Amino acid sequence: MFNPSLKPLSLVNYEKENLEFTMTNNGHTVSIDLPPSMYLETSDGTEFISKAFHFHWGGRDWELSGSEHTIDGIRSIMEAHFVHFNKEYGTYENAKDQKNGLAVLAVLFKIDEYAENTYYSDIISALKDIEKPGETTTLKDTTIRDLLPKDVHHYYTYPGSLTTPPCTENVQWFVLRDRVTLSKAQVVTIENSVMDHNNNTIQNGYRSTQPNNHRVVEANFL
Ligand code: BO1
Ligand code: ZN
Repeated sequence: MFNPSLKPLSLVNYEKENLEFTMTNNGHTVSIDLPPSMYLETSDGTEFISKAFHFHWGGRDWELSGSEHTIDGIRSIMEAHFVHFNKEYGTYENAKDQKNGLAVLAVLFKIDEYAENTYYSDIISALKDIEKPGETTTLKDTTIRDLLPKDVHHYYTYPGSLTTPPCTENVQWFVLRDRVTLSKAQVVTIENSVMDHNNNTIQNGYRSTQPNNHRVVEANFL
């Protein structure tokens, strides 16, 4: 539902260059830690401090899509989640069980067959260093803002939950309207690079869509 009073999100310090980020294979996904200097300010002025971002993808060489959100019933090839916690609670650990404790900025991906997205090159080539769960590596040349679509002003928002256990119902979701493009080769690499605790390739790490349960999804665009 269109809500014209929703303001654009402020993504503060997402543009900082020359920061180093730790990237980990946690056995479920690839997660990249973010510094507390980065934060998200929502339409009502609440500040959510960044914690980490990770990806959800499908498998079998791009034929199966792996996003968690669907738009008009359509699943996207991949999805990234930039996880934040409410500054009021001080730490992620404190915030994670509290009312209005978390905000996740979600970005969907689409394939443009031969168009490599060079902003993702370092992340994707570093995957070979974290094949096994528990392995970490350092990203030295990534600017987080560049991983998002050009337009970050238009979004959907609704109150929901974490998509993995404990599925806590205290997440304000922000799903960007515009998608990020990766080449087919980039998606195939992500889908086939990292292994779980059973030495299986991590694939199809997405939750099925859930009943709406009378939640209202708002958008700040028509
Ligand atoms: S998601 O964005 O709904 N898919 C989601 C699911 C699980 C978590 C976060 C977001 N879990 C938490 C872990 C913390 C970790 C944090 C950030 O993710 O419980 O230990 O610090 O990666
Ligand atoms: Zn997620």
